[in-house]
Amino acid sequence: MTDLSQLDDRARTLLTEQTIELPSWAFGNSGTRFKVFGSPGTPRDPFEKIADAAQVNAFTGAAPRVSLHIPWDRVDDMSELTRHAKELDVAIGAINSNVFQDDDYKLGSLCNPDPSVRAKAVAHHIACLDVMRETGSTDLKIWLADGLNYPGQDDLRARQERLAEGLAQIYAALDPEMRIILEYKFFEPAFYSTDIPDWGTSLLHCMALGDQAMVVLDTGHHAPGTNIEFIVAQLLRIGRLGAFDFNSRFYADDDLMVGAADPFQLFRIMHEIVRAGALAADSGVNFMLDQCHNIEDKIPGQIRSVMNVQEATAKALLVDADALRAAQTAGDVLAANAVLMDAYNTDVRPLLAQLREEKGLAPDPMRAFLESGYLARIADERVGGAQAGWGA
Ligand code: PSV
Ligand code: MN
Repeated sequence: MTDLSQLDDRARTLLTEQTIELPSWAFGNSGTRFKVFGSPGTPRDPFEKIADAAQVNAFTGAAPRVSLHIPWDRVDDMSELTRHAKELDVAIGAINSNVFQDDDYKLGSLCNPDPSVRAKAVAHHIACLDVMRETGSTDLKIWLADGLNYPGQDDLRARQERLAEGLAQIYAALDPEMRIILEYKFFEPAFYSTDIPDWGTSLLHCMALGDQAMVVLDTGHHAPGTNIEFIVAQLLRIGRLGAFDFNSRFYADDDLMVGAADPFQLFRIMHEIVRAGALAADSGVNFMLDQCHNIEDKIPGQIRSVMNVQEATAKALLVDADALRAAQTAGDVLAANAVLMDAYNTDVRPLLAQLREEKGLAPDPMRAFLESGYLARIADERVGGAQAGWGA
C-alpha cells in the first residue's frame, strides 16, 4: 500500500500540480480507413468538444487545457470559444496547424516544389498565429505530412532548404511569448521519405530558427524498438524538448491510450523527465495527449489516459535518486536496475487516490464520471446534426 507520505514535499507538489493537455480531436469520432464507428452523444462542434474535455478536467483535476486543430476547430468567433472554455474551467492550449487536407498539398506543403503552394502553407500558419492571439494560446504546433513516395520524385536536399525558408517566415511572425513546436514522424502518409522524419531533423530546424522553436516528441512516431527515453534525455540536455504528444502504439502510429501498450516505457520516459527536473509547469515541456478513441468511449478514454500518465509520474517520483546514483557510481548493475524496478513495481493507485481526495476530487475519477450520468445526458441531448469526426 502506498500513501502520500512516501513522497517528499517537492515530489508531492509536482504530482499535485502536474497538468496534461487534451486534444480536441479525441472527442470526435475516429477510426481506420476501414470504418469509423459513431457513438451516441459525440460532439457536433468545437463547443461540445470543449464541454467534454472539461469533464475530464473536472474529474481528474489535471487536464486544464485543450489543444485545437485549425481548421477543424475554427468557429466564426474564436474569442467566444475561448470564453466558453473559460466558463468551463479550461483554457485553450496548443494550436495545431493543418496543411495536409487540401488537394494543393498532394506533393507537400512547406516543401512543395510549387512556390505558390508553399506560400499558401506559410499563410495558413500565419493565420494560426492570429487564432493564438484570439485564444490566448502560446504554442503553434506544426506537423507536416510532407514527404515522398518514390525515389527521385523530388530533390531531398532542396526540400530541406524550402522547409527552412518556410519555417523562418513563420518564425519571424511569432510574438515574443509564442513558440513553434515542431513534430517529427518517420513515415505516413509518405512511405519512402518524410521531410521531418526524426528528432535530429526537427532539432536542426529548431536550432536554425532560434530559442522560440522546440521539438515535439509524439510517442507513436518512431520505428519499433526505438529507445524513446534516450531521445527525451538528449532533448532535455539541450533544452529543446517543447512538448509530448502522448499515445501508445503496438505497430505503427496507432494513437491508442498512452500507457496502454507499454506502461514501462512511459515510466522510463517520466523517469528522465523527473531526473532532469522537467516536470514543473515552468519547465517549458507541455505534456499533451494526441490520441483517437476508435472503439472505446471517448471521455472515459481520456480520463484513463490522464490517470495512466499520473501513475507513471508517481512511480518516477518514487525512484530513490540517491540509491540509484550510489549504485551507478559503484558500477552495481543489478542494484541500479533494482532501484528503478522497485519504483516501477509499486502500486501508486492508493497514493493518487489520496492526492485526489486532498484536492476535493473523487478518489476514482473513472468511476465517478461513469456514475455522473453525463454520457446518458449527452446521448439524449445531442440529437440531430453531424457528429464531429477526426478532421472536422
Ligand atoms: C500526425 O500523425 C499527428 O501526430 C500530428 O500531431 C497531427 O497534428 C495529429 O496527428 C492529428 O491527429
Ligand atoms: Mn502527434
